[in-house]
Amino acid sequence: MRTIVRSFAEQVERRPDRVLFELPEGRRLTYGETDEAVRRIAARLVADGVRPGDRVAAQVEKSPEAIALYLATLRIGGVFLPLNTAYTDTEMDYFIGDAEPRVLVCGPEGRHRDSVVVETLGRNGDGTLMEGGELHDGVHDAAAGDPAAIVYTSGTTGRSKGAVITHGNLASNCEALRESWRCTGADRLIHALPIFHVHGLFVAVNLTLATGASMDFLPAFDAERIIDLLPRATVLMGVPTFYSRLLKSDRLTPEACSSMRLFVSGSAPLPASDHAAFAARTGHAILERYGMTETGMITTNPYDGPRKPGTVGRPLPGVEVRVVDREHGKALDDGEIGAIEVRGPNVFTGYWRMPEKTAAEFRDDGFFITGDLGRIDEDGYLSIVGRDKDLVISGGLNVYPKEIEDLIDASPDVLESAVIGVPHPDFGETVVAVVVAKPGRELRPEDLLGFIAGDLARFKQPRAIRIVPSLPRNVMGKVQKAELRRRYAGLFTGGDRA
Ligand code: MLC
Ligand code: AMP
Repeated sequence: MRTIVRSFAEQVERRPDRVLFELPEGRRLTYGETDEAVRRIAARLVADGVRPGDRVAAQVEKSPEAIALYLATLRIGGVFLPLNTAYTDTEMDYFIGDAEPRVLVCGPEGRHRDSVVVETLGRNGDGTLMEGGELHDGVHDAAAGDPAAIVYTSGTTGRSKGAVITHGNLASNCEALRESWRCTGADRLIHALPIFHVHGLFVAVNLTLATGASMDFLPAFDAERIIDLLPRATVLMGVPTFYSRLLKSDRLTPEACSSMRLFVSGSAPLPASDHAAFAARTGHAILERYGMTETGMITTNPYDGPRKPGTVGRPLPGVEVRVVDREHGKALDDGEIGAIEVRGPNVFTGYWRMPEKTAAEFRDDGFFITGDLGRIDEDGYLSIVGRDKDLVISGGLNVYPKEIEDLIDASPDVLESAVIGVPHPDFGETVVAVVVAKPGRELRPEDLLGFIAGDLARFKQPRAIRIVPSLPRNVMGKVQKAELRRRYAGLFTGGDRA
């Protein structure tokens, strides 16, 4: 198996002077220079005591050196743990306690933590991580089943789970995407995604490194800057919010997109109306694909052939997808709605130190239960029609209601709460908390937000809090979230009925 590290090494040898990263301020790094940064960091990590199987956690700003850190970790057999820069100290304490990394790389302000070696890395490649003149030689001989990364995804029980992703998962998914999307060394990708999730890291970066392509590496999404870069780029990958925001600019024209060959959308549903509007404005049919942290990419609309709006296309090469009856796992006929299950070399090995949770999400025949609901049409295209899991996806970021409900319910003034997702014009969906006060207690939304804010990354915080006398329940006593979602559906899109 050709690991991502090996594929990158081949490109370094083949085209050392090719630019890999180009940053908005003009800084550039070639494949050769990136390789040197990788080897420098690898030497530093080894000196810090990282051995094969050890975790290296990173909560750092987006930079070429942050990618070099990822590659360096894999190169020495370490396990990379990317963490959202928005996480609070409370959230970080959990991840570090659970994953027990040998090294934590954080921003230049880095602070001491017990039992972890702390290194720093700033957005300009500054910090202790880059100190030291040694360059590491050799590459750890990773097997396909060896862990390469642990990526945390929040859980429906409120506790985040670390998905253990192997070298084989990364390599096979990269190869399947390269083939499906016709990626080559001639590509120039506009990279505006965060690098702590599978979309920005494993899809966008791995594909670039493995094919010898170049990236415009932007610190964050910026519609006008992306439109400036489009005329010399070939590929853009984004979440649906990227496309709805790009459509707001008059500068998005067919001329601006004349060198582009591919616009990819994923991580959340792309409204068919945005697909149509984008095609009308640019002449490009956005290619929508479907993936998950646990599985990498699963399906894609075709490169050649019809891209059907509202569908996520067909399984990638080597990946099996089925839609089954939720209760018994029995395969359903085309057109019927059921649970989406996946099997293939892309599927992770399990959740870090959670064997029961892992077992509960796999069928005996090896299929992974995604928690998404879908249907397959007569041409084999999958549509995602809903979720079997209580999850909100805001701007492509997952938020699990249970985690927020637990924090809200810890307030001495709160009797109970229900957190839901409602339609939002920019983020697709956003978080709303519906809360019942304890009898005799006065509850103000702003105080409640203040109560939870310190423990919760900003993107997970409710954008509206509604205090109500009681929550709707069914005969079994279960809170009817569907009823709440209906009630508050127009909160951000007009027509608030509540
Ligand atoms: C930022 N904020 C968000 C948010 N992103 N709030 C809710 N949801 C989000 N996604 C907060 C900011 O902290 C800020 O708070 C306020 O919202 C406005 O921020 P902004 O400047 O408008 O946001 P911006 O920085 O432009 O970010 C929006 C975004 C970004 C959509 C561009 O969130 C993004 O890049 N999302 C992509 C996430 C991603 O990569 N997902 C892939 C997961 S992998 P305040 O209070 O300061 O105003 C996966 C598998 C797969 O799902 O299939 O790919
Ligand atoms: P994550 O756990 O962050 O990897 O998010 C994975 C989830 O994102 C999936 O289980 C889906 O619910 C959702 N998702 C990813 N891509 C799409 C898509 N193209 N359309 C709809 N939902 C998607």
